[in-house]
Amino acid sequence: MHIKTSHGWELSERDATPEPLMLARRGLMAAAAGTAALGIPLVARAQGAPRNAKYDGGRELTSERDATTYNNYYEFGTDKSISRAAQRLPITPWTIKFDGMVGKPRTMDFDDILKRVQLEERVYRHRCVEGWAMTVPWTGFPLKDLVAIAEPMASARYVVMETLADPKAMPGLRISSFEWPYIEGVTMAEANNDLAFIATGLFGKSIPKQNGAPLRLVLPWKYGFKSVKSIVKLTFTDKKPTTFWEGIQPQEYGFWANVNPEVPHPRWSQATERLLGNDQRVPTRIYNGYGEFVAELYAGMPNEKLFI
Ligand SMILES: Nc1nc2c(c(=O)[nH]1)N[C@H]1C(S)=C(S)[C@@H](COP(=O)(O)O)O[C@H]1N2
Ligand SMILES: [Mo]
Repeated sequence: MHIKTSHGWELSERDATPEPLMLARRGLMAAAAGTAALGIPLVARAQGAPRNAKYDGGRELTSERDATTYNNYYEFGTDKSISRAAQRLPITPWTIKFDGMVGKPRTMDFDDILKRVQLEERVYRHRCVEGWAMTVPWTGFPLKDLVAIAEPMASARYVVMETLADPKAMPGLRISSFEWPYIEGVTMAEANNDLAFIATGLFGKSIPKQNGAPLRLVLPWKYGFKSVKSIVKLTFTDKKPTTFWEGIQPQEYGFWANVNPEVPHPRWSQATERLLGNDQRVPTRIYNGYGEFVAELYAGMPNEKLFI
């Protein structure tokens, strides 16, 4: 860790880490990746699936090595090099609980959920609030299909998703200034938008633990912190939740967190982003370039902080 605060990405990565340290760290990561088969999970739950051509990454793919060795997963540590530590995540068996405003609260085996969905591959851009970005092929299924399995009541307005919190496997849970477990939430309209995706695979393999095995959310039009990893529970509610980072720094990390180059983070610009791998800086686009699919979700919400 080369950052001073206990809350790592209170700082943008450029502000947080002097460039020479950054380069040194990248070199170390490359060396580490060369000596171990990181990112190759043992459980073959998500094989390759047909690619959905509707969503075009529009950029060169990030390398599998970069996407699986440069991660945010605070349960395993606050820096980007948690891919080894995350191998302690226990993923077999894995169950998902549906509770709150559902017809019948219940817990289902992840494997039984997989039997009820159709897997596909989508190439999505990912934009972290810190200012880095990647473009990767996820395997999975639309979030709306998981919502349908849960059978929420018509009166539910939000779905809250929760990450496993296992103190034996996750040293980050000892950081008591965070309120574990990590939770995130979206409105029912957002959850039922086709772009909202549950990933069970990455680069045609089961999703690596450091990327959120065995299933994680992917919301490509929002800052990356919304895309909660290793989901164990979906809670349906009519009250807007206080999400993990919103609870820590509400002025800096809000509920909506839609990507917008013109709305700076209170302490850094969001105008450009750094591509993992080649370190090129490219312009950031509103809704991370997905406005044609999602902008209508936010029509008529003039008083909401949609872009923080
Ligand atoms: N449970 C949990 N989910 C999380 C995080 C985390 O720390 N814990 N980090 C988020 C952030 S800030 C980002 S950018 C993405 C990173 O996903 P990746 O490591 O697969 O690139 O995961 C998100 N989901
Ligand atoms: Mo992020």
